[in-house]
Amino acid sequence: MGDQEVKLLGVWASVFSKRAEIALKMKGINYEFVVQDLSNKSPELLQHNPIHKKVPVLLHKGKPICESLIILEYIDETWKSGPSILPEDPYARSTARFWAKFIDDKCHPAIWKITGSQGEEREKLIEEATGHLTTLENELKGKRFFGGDEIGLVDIAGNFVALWLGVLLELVGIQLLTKEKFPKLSEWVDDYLNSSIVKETLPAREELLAFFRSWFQQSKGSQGEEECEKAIEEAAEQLIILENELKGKKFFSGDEIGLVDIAANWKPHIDKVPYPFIYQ
Ligand SMILES: N[C@@H](CCC(=O)N[C@@H](CS)C(=O)NCC(=O)O)C(=O)O
Repeated sequence: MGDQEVKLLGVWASVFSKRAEIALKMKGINYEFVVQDLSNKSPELLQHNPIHKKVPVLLHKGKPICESLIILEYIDETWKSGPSILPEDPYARSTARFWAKFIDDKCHPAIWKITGSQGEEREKLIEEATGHLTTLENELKGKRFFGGDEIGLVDIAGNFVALWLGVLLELVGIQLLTKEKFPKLSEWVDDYLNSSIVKETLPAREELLAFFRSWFQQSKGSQGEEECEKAIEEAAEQLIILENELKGKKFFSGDEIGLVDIAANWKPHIDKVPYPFIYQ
């Protein structure tokens, strides 16, 4: 399989792009890294990830794969060279997916919310984030990495906890992940960041600090009403995407209920006029 057929659309400071890069390097796959400007999205990014319009996008023989955790699984299933990213055993695989999702669903938002909060709200959010880190600390007990002796899916998904978390919180004057409070997780951070592929792939802490310092300064003032309007606009856009995806089909996968239908197990509180297919 020609390595030259692998392209990664990404950004150097993106915790998600770095997941894909680490996995490709673990498998020894040569790839072309195509730097994206997220303030002026390229036709290539919009063409290959029209739904989320986000990095990373992995292009393998011209076919796009989006969403970093899905990319990690694709890389693991496609290239058998190098160490496995997911374990073989189905139960161990589902456990790894569970913790990777926990990091995305719980840890990322909790830390980001702290950076934008003040006073009592901030105290509450710190408590919440401390709870999530304690959960990870307990999950690591008796193990060097989340999957055991070697780096796997959860460790790579944990890029944010290992590096970005400390950088973001330093910028708002908070120290959360300390050796005293989280000895096992701190040891994991050291082991993970010092493993050779991770070390050569993740950005230098100082560069990330400088990047997010200026990013925080720029984004100040662009919050509030404007953000709320943007969220409503985004939600409408997402419903239109689902509406279009359903055209000509009874269910998302065709005539029978499948994964996407079960995943979309909600009843939208929307007006049926602009979304006739969803309402059917
Ligand atoms: N869930 C996605 C998140 C990707 C993501 O948020 N990427 C950011 C960069 S770190 C992005 O492309 N943002 C552009 C935007 O939101 O418009 C994944 O795991 O790949």
